[in-house]
Amino acid sequence: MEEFLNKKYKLHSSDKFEQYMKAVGVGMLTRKMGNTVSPVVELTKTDDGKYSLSSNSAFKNTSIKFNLNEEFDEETPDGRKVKSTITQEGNKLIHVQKNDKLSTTIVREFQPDELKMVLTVGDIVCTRIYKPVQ
Ligand code: DKA
Repeated sequence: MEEFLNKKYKLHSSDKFEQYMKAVGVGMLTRKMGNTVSPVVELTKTDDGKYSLSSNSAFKNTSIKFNLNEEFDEETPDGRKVKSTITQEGNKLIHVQKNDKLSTTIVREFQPDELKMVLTVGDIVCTRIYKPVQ
């Protein structure tokens, strides 16, 4: 994952994000915001060796800090409180979010020329492609 640290990726295209947001319970106004912004995502490492994944947009700036394979508490950009665990498979980070209502999975596949994000909840699969910021 080291080669993908400190690289910024900006949202380029998005498919079925509205359906995904609806399925996880995001309200209408927040969905409208979510559909209009193009977040910039960056993976870094903190001084104490944790990963930090930030997402900055006109809607919200968020950041999660985590060790691989260790559950942590997360508040999603739309305000859901979930228990998250992130594991690594090659150049993919597999992020599982659970609360008493839902389980969702977000796979982030890092490549030099794009970051592919696949968000799955139930039978809804949303794909978001991010491109490197020059
Ligand atoms: C992304 O980082 C999407 C993350 C999905 C968060 C759940 C819904 C947010 C609503 C604005 O590209």
